[in-house]
Amino acid sequence: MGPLKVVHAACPLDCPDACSVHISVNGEGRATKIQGNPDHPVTRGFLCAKVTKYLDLVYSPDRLLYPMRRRSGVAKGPVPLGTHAQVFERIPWDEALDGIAARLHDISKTYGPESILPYSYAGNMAVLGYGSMDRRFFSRLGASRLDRTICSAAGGEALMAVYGAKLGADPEHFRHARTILAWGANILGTNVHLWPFVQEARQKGARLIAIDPYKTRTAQAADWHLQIRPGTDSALALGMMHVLIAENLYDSDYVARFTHGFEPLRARTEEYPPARVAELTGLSIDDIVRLAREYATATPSVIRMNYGVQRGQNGGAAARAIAMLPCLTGAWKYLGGGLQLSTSGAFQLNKQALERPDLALSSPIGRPGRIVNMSRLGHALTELDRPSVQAMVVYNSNPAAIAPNQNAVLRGLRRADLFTVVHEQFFTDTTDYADIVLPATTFLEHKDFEGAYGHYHLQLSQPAIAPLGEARSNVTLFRQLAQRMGFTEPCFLDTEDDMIDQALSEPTSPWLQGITRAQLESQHSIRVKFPQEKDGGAFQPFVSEEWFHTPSGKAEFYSETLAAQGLDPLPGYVAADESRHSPLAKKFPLELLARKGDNYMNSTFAGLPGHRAMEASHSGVLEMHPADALARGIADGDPVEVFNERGKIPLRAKVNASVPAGVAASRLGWNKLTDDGQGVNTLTSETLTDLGGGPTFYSTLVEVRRAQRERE
Ligand SMILES: Nc1nc2c(c(=O)[nH]1)N[C@H]1C(S)=C(S)[C@@H](COP(=O)(O)OP(=O)(O)OC[C@H]3O[C@@H](n4cnc5c(=O)[nH]c(N)nc54)[C@H](O)[C@@H]3O)O[C@H]1N2
Ligand SMILES: Nc1nc2c(c(=O)[nH]1)N[C@H]1C(S)=C(S)[C@@H](COP(=O)(O)OP(=O)(O)OC[C@H]3O[C@@H](n4cnc5c(=O)[nH]c(N)nc54)[C@H](O)[C@@H]3O)O[C@H]1N2
Ligand code: SF4
Ligand SMILES: [Mo]
Repeated sequence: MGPLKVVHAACPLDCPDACSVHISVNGEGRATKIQGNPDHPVTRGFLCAKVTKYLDLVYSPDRLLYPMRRRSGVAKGPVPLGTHAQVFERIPWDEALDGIAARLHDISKTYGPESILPYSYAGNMAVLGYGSMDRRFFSRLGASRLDRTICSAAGGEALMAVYGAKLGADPEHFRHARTILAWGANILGTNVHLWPFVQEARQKGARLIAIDPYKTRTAQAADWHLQIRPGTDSALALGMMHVLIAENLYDSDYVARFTHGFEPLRARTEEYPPARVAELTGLSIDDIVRLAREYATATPSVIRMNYGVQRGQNGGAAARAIAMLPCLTGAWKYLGGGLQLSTSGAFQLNKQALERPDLALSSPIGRPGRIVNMSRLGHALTELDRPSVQAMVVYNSNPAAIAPNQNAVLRGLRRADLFTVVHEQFFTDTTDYADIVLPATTFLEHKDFEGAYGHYHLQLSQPAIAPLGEARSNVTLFRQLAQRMGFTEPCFLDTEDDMIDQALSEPTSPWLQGITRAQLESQHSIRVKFPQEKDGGAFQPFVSEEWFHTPSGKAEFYSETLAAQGLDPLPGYVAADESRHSPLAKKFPLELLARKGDNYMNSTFAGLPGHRAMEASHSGVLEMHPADALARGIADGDPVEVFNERGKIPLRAKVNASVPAGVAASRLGWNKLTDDGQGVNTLTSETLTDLGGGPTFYSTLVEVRRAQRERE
């Protein structure tokens, strides 16, 4: 018997590919198959390995399906897998909502509403699930506003400083490139739908060059891997510019017409001759010169920069410097050339209507709440004052695992006086610290729509199955909480369809104008309407003045805006507080890459046995260079302790050449599945990036020793 129906949905995970998904549903209303839409121009009929197994997540016996309350007298802290029944007791939704509303009300009255902190990120990146009714709710409440910096803040600011827009080369045009730089971009691991376009270009003779301190699967598959030292990309990009200018390999016509500040940039590049860049980056002078020449001459050349480069303290400058390269060579002029970090600027909806920040005026404080940076959660929960954080409502996120400086975060979460609500699909590391846990739907169970940050198609996601158990969507949760709080504004009664209509009405991005919900309902996926494509032309950004939304109306090598903020108006290399060039390296000499898993999505999927098996060879291990292992008497497979001033974690050494000497790597997962209940973020810090206040996961120094006891 064939499927009764096939439902069109869109994967809402935090991934540039935003896949178009077909879900087969049988006569009993059960999803039986999940597949990539073969007709979608970017999805092209396949899904990544982790979402191919998404039905394991939907129907997992471990799904959180009912509201629960912490049993009285049970302290907050790690709950081993499968033992949550000893910690939580089931309660009806009504009781949960009433209890939360009463408690938030009291806390707001006693400490002021800013003592309430929403904490959410991108467990669900679809438009409504990511930020809609929840934003309305917290605005009206007068709660602290969360600055959502944890992923892309530095890179986003960098693009805005150079271009004034978060737009980039179309993935579908990579097939026309002759040189492709994967710069801090693990395409096969975190952006797999770009790969077929890369391969198509390579079949026509293109070369793929990976610039990454780690030998990723992408680096292994590349024609050339430059194993750069972490945090030194700004120096490499400036060194390339040095060569391009010295050898007159730049496009003076493009520079004159579309850029601002060439002369000061040129002067800055003089500080970065290849010899100095070689010293900083660990690459050879020859390689630096060759890279610059190849990039400038084997055109069209395109850079796939990903967010890896901006997870170091100097990451804003690095992303800026890299983003300037195609403006120096004029790469944008050629179809298949340019750069992609994000395409999200094409999907700017009517945010005011969707999120209603104006509701803050009706809150008890009559203004928007203070801003709290999510990348400093440990600080927020343990040190923030006037008011201190008294309640936290977590959804779309697992901060106990993914936020930096984990010991501080857990110390905060453990506070008995902190009222914590967690809306989740699973019993995660964060629910371990919740007073109330609430069950969340998966994207198969609710309606939504979404843009993308790695392509240019807007999609509708239809619900395929009924919510499992008593799971409710984010929109439903905050709509119902608003009622319980007595918020009478009509917008709190809006349906999903109302909100989709509102978001699509008068969108900020001109290219979304005229796209309606009805069109999305019938076509599922609609390419944004670039005027150049109207008459059969191709989308090519940054080839005329209209694309640049900077103060100068051009690509800015030199930024007066940054200068006015007291920041360096030009990109430059500055050693991170935690790098081999900093004094702390005497004590903690290894640069740690606290990486993502290829088979997880941040910490999502880590709780599922099938996904864990796929990731097993990289779980609980510290990858080390043979020289560093030898120097410490560590052999492959040895138990080790990895530590710095923030904490220590036990891992197993994996001695290989994935990392250069002086660098080590480990991966993100669920804390509760590690030997001592602590994840890799125990080692990372709350230091922020040079731009945007982002986290610095990749600027972390550690030392390693063999764990003697366990070995004997
Ligand atoms: N399978 C899988 N896919 C994912 C995710 C996941 O967890 N798993 N996460 C999703 C998320 S949240 C995001 S933001 C996206 C984008 O995620 P990416 O930006 O791809 O993320 P990373 O893997 O952190 O970084 C990419 C590469 O940068 C390298 N890198 C680290 N430091 C440096 C440096 O100083 N210089 C250079 N040149 N490279 C450096 C890392 O070794 C890594 O291979 O991927 C999404 N897709
Ligand atoms: N060491 C280290 N730390 C990192 C990173 C790294 O590379 N290294 N990457 C950083 C980056 S780039 C990012 S983006 C962050 C990601 O951090 P998070 O956004 O917190 O990502 P996840 O760990 O995937 O957790 C998302 C949670 O949301 C839940 N969820 C999914 N859908 C829904 C829904 O519809 N409603 C509700 N209520 N819940 C839902 C999932 O079950 C999951 O537990 O992590 C950061 N942390
Ligand atoms: S996680 Fe990314 S690659 Fe995988 S299905 Fe979702 S959008 Fe596609
Ligand atoms: Mo991210």
